Amino acid sequence: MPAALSIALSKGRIFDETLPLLARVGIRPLEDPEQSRKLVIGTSRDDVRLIIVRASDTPTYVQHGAADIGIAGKDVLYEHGGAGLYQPVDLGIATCRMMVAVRRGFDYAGAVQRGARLRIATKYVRTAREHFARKGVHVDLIHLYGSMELAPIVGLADAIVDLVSSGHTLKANALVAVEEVMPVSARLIVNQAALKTRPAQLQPIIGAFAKATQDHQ
Ligand code: PRT
Ligand code: MG
Repeated sequence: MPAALSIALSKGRIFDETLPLLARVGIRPLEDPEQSRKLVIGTSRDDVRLIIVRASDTPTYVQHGAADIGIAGKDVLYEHGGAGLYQPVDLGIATCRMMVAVRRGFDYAGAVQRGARLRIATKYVRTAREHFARKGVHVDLIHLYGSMELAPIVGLADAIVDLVSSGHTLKANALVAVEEVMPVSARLIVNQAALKTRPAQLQPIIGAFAKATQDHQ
């Protein structure tokens, strides 16, 4: 029997929204990662285990083959670059939009038109750099690890690039979204080498995820 198949995913919204898909694929975690502190969790299938990682680390674990499969947001994948990964299924879960947002009253369109140099705070430096380069907007990027919404309020940046779902966080901080960078959803990712060497083990589970996603939509 080949080694157990490992699926890397993060706690919180990715785990919560993946659970129903896993159930449809016939995989039930034996523990709740929010309760247990375990980072490796067995499942109802002897040959499948879950590895609990930080959301932004998921592609790295799969790229290096420390997990065979993973579930990661397009935001995280774009920032990682996707080397060594196969991305066969858009799972259509954990959806949101990556947006440029500014303080209410800040004239973003006017600043862009004038060719002003904008200070942009974001966790998504690579994605933001490419976005503004495409638009021909001059930017200085400020790399933050969280709470981007604070940056324009305290004068650290003119704008942020962050994820927006309900819009409540922007509103609560007197910010408005002014431009979409990209729509975001979570993808199934697979280690390319593992897929080549163990197709018999991996193809069925990829197919099951694809089917579970279709049935769901
Ligand atoms: O929390 P940690 O620092 O470990 O990592 P993380 O924040 O990247 O993880 P997590 O679990 O919060 O998000 C995992 C993935 O969920 C992301 O990589 C996205 O692909 C996806 N996702 C979907 C979101 C959102 N929607 C989302 N709204 N991730 C984060 N948010 C945050 C956003 O950054 C902002 O602070 O929620 C806030 C805005 O929400 P609204 O509803 O107020 O607009
Ligand atoms: Mg978070």
